[in-house]
Amino acid sequence: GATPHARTGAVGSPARPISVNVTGGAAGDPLRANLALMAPGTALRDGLERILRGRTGALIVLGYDKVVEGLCTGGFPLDVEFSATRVRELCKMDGAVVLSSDGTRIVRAAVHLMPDPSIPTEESGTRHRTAERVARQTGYPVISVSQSMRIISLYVNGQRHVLDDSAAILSRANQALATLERYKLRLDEVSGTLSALEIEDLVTVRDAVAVVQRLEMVRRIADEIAGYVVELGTDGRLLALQLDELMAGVDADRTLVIRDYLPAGRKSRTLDEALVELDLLSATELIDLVAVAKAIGYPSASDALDAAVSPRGFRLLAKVPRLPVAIVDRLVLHFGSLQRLLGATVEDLQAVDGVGDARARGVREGLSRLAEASILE
Ligand code: 3AT
Ligand code: 3AT
Ligand code: MN
Repeated sequence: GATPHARTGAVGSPARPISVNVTGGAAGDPLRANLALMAPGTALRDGLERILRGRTGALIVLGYDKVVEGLCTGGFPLDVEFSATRVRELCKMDGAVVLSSDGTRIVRAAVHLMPDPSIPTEESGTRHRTAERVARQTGYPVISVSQSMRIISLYVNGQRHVLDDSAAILSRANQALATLERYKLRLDEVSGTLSALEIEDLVTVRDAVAVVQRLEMVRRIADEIAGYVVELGTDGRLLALQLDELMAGVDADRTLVIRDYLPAGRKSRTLDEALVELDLLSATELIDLVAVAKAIGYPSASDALDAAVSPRGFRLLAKVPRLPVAIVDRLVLHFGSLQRLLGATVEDLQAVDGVGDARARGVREGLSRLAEASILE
């Protein structure tokens, strides 16, 4: 999404997140993976909060290898299990604390760090300059707790991320959630319209692309909220539940609608290419239906939006209860379009591998019911 992209546009050495057990969007995004590690409810966050309350500062390196060792002078080796109270006591001393790469052990304390002074840093104050340089030089995340400003910063991936308190994040998250709800309502509207037009075979590129556009807008704001969920840790559980509920089926629909309308032909896009192109659209481009149509492979002329198109049938078939994905794929492959599927008899349907009498009736009834429901709208 838009916001996480802006936050992860990285420079400097590659970030090495220390291993964490996180769910959802945190995997693969070093900033999120590290924010998850220090989210409320974790031992590390508990230690950082204690340091803030005690009004001492801290400089903590989240990883230890030969490179880190080479920057360390003085202090003393420890190698004890990590705990919030231990790290808080050790941070009362001058110097930095170094944790093992998996975050489970305190390796050294009261260390004077001497990173390469030629590494650029925008910070002032010896603690924060050191934190930024060590993060860039080693690739490991570094945390600084400022004594004078009373804020916790994470340096990772060439960037500084200030940890807000949960109340501030929650208020931003709730605003995003309200936006998501509005977007979701609009999405449901345009999807309903598309279903009705599909049944009547009256779809234009514009109708299909409007659904793709709304799905992408919903995905982006949901991705932003997923970032807040990670950052909020145990304080974000309610938010996670609300997000899950609002997003049920949205990801699947995104794939289905694109598979329904991806233009056919030798030079046309694959599903994955279309998804990448959509992701690359800027917030401004996303508002423009022509740009969205182009992203999935339609010509960029503005009258291209008025061209008639027919869906393959993936999205509506997926609404038929108890129909396995593999069967949906085979049905579409066999019949080629939704209109032919709608016109197929129970016997026609049974020609498809894996479709017996009962399943054929199920599909027939399911499609008829969808057709009736759409016309009533
Ligand atoms: P105190 O006895 O507590 O004053 P200390 O040796 O414990 O001295 P600290 O590590 O607490 O020193 O650092 C105190 C300040 O000294 C922090 C920083 O503003 C300044 N300082 C330390 N090393 C340098 C340096 N290499 N260059 C510039 N300022 C430095
Ligand atoms: P505050 O915002 O005041 O906490 P600062 O950047 O102004 O941070 P100071 O120069 O006041 O930092 O130094 C505060 C302490 O930071 C002193 C020392 O315990 C630690 N520190 C600073 N530089 C290093 C370093 N290179 N290695 C280890 N510890 C350091
Ligand atoms: Mn200071």
